[in-house]
Amino acid sequence: GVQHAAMAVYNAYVDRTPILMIAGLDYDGPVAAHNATDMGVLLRGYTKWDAQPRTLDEAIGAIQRAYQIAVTPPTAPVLVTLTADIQKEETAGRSIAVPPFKPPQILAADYIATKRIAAALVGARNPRINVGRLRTSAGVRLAIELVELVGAQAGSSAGNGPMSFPMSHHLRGTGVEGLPVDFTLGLETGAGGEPGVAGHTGPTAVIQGPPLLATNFNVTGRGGLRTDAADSLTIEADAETSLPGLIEEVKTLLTADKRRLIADRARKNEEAHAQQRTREWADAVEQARRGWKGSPVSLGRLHAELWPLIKDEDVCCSGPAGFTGGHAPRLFAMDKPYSYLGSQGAGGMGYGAPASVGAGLAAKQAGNGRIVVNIQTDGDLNYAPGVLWTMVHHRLPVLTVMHNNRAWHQELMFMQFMAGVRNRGTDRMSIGTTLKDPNIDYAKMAEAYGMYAEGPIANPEELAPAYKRAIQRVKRGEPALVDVVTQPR
Ligand SMILES: Cc1ncc(C[n+]2csc(CCOP(=O)(O)OP(=O)(O)O)c2C)c(N)n1
Repeated sequence: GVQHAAMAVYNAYVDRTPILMIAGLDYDGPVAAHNATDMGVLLRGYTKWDAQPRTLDEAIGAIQRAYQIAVTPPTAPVLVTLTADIQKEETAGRSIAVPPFKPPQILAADYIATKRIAAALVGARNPRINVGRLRTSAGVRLAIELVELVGAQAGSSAGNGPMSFPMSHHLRGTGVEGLPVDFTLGLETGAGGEPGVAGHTGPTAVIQGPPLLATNFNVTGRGGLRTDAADSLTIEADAETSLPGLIEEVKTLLTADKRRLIADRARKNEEAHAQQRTREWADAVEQARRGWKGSPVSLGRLHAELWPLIKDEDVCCSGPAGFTGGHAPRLFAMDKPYSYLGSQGAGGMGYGAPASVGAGLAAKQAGNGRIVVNIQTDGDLNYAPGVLWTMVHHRLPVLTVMHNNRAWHQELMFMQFMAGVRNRGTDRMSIGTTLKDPNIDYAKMAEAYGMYAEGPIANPEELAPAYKRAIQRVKRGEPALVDVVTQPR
């Protein structure tokens, strides 16, 4: 079981996802080869901590410790292995000691640094706050509070993944054209997914959580500080935990004069946002129009037909957009901490559908009618299609729309590229890179798992009616799949 989970654990590790995993181990079990003397070693290259306790008391302590380590930045998966002996141990007539809970201690920017940043923010004529990926939605709320408090222009990474600044917030954007930014604060923007700093001239401060210290892998995606900017104050601390102190400090500096200046700046940034947002939407629509009438269906149309039908719902877009033309983060509203869950972390395939089970469970638990939309590539689904059954079994509100290009198209493109470099023909590049002969019928596959399904649809005119029927099911709290035969990209 642990070996099967390995790719998913690695994706989660690179994505800095805190997961407490518990694995079983039975030395006297029926299949001797099922036993590892050291279970943790199977995942040790990409877990933050693991333990194999020897007694029940030790096990309780280990689980507590594992939780604390997982949720303390740098957040990451942890593993506790429980032997069959511990699992079967009788506790009747014995008191089990549960140690008192120690809440995780998360490092915030210190007082001096906080004061410096507050003074720079309030003193700047045109400050910018770049918001990367915060830990939780509470952090997003605090970032919004800070941006509004100083009327700054705000950058967002919400188009790349979750827990960032809302794209439609009235202060998001690059502010008044031609007016240089004279101070930039980055919140978790240290490395990777950094929103652009337009017209930036002044000093910078970055609050960025710690990176994972030991790793066998080339993991640079998140965590760790930029060191290239000479004029930057870089603080290795958790941004979310630093924000309450920073907000309080900013408030102490806001005189009546400052507040007037800020109100004026906020008005101008708001006007700039409205213009930029209109341009962004227009650009997104323009891109979606290309190949509108084509069959197989264009990815732009696949998304553009869907959005009007779900725009008034509470939507979580769960699948990575990198393989689906990037239309979802452009065309759909990216305004909630969970609007878009981003990519696989480590780029490991076999991710979209299983990740959507997690998103579906969260949506169901939210209890407000939230729905999950997963634009699902075909190769990726074939790693672990059994999760379709899990969605049905747990009645999860997940709409799966197949981006069925009948290929491992990423690989096909690599092959075509190399053929070009070697000056060879491309007529055999489909060997081992396509999923044809026979074509896979995903509607039948979903139906076999008990899921409502439509398709295959190659005529774009048939999309909207099929979507409508599927969305009806999803809004009733059950999964549905629409198989769309698509252009490669
Ligand atoms: C676990 C794993 N195996 C192999 C790869 C290499 N790989 C990257 S993209 C890709 C093809 C994906 O096909 P599909 O999901 O259909 O998306 P498409 O490229 O067709 O849009 C493969 C095999 C990987 N990233 N992860």
